[in-house]
Amino acid sequence: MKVHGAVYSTASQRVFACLYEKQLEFELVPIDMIGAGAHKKEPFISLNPFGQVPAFEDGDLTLFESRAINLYIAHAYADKGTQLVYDGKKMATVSVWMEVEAHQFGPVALKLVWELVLNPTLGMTTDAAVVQEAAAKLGQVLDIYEARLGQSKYLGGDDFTLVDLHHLPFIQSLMGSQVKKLFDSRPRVSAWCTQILARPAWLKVVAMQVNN
Ligand SMILES: N[C@@H](CCC(=O)N[C@@H](CS)C(=O)NCC(=O)O)C(=O)O
Repeated sequence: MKVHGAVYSTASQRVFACLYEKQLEFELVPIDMIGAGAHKKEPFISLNPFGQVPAFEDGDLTLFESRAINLYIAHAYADKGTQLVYDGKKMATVSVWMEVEAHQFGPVALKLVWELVLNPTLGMTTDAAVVQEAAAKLGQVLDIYEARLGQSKYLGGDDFTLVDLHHLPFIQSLMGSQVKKLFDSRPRVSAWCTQILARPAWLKVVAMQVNN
């Protein structure tokens, strides 16, 4: 298996986390996005015509979109490592919360990652109005998570699944920013974050960044 991506890319990190949870060996093919813009050129563009990392290969199968890649890995390698998906009705509930992550949590979290983490690192200014609006929206999503985590141990059910895993890259980034308080002030959300961020598979992803 090959992941074409970058250790600092949150979408690539999502796939690394899944592969580590499944205890699968993979080769990272580094894509030099910042220096060479390699994600917009051949040969990468043939793997993902949208020019975004990661892309993934398993034998003759080529995929892009981190969440779709992870669904494939979790189902195709069901007998390996952590069970990240269920069957039947339980999986339908997981799917609901995976959509919530992708369409409610993800966009506002990404906006905040840009404004509060990436822009300052790249020497660009942070737009306070954008931060305020996105933080308010994130708070509303986290209120719903706080209620949900009163019904089940994890977001998709009583086990750690792909839903929880898909949140990890953005939560990790935001924990070093001013919106950490939005997570910390909600007791169940805070406990959930502590638990998922401490998973050995995720710590390996964090170590990849330190070691590069
Ligand atoms: N929805 C995609 C998002 C991929 C994405 O945004 N990748 C970023 C890096 S984290 C990227 O390649 N950005 C460069 C660009 O969009 O030109 C996924 O989950 O795989």
